[in-house]
Amino acid sequence: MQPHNQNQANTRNLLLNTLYSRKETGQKSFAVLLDPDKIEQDSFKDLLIRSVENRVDFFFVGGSLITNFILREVIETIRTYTPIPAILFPGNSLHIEPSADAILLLSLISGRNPEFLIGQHVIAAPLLKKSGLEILPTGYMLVDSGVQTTVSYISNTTPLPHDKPGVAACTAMAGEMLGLKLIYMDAGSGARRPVSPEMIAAVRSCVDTPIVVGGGINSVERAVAALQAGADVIVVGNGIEKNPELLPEIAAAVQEVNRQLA
Ligand code: 1GP
Repeated sequence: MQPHNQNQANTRNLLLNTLYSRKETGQKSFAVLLDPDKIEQDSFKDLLIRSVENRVDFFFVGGSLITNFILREVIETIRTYTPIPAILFPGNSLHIEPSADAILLLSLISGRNPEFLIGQHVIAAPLLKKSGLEILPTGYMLVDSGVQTTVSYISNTTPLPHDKPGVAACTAMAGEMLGLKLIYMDAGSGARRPVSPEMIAAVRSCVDTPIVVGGGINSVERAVAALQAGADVIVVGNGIEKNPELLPEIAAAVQEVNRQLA
């Protein structure tokens, strides 16, 4: 099967290599989540330009439930205004857009629903093979945030208990042993309570993969706490949608942490 785009195919593993080399050198990354359902056309271009100015590392594009099927347009607009890689963050096998740079191939290892552990992946595999997208095999761990989140409801899975870092650590270890290349701990979009630094540290001490943390990171303090606990990439969506000033503030905090670690 020919890849959709030979240039993309030639750059396969580019982002994974970047994530691993940044992890090795202790450099942290900042990803902005763009949910196609929440994008407002008037402010979107401005957000993209500000993301370049503030040296955002990645865009994660997607969500657990998308009603607005504009993925292609969103990627096209990102390409027009920024050189920042666009990584699909899919809720299911319908959320595949070959013009993106990569896709987080999420296996929902905190849950016990075979559909999100392997079922959707089987359906998506031939499309992904043809797409030329870089595949980022990701152990996705939902963490309880105090209220039921959309992703927990849609995936019909129980999140990891917030106060059980040991369970999270064992789950992440199993994911790594199964060959998953990234671990993503997510409290869910708009979570009132983010993943605890204790849980991030417990996972950090057990796996060598880069660790992505998101959900409820809506302040500089929460961002720094996640990074200091061992997150390699922090993902922020809701907080920036509500307060655009958070983008430069968190970007500056990530750069400061990187300066201190250099
Ligand atoms: C959710 O990790 C992402 O899946 C980002 O969450 O929207 O709360 O920043 P927020």
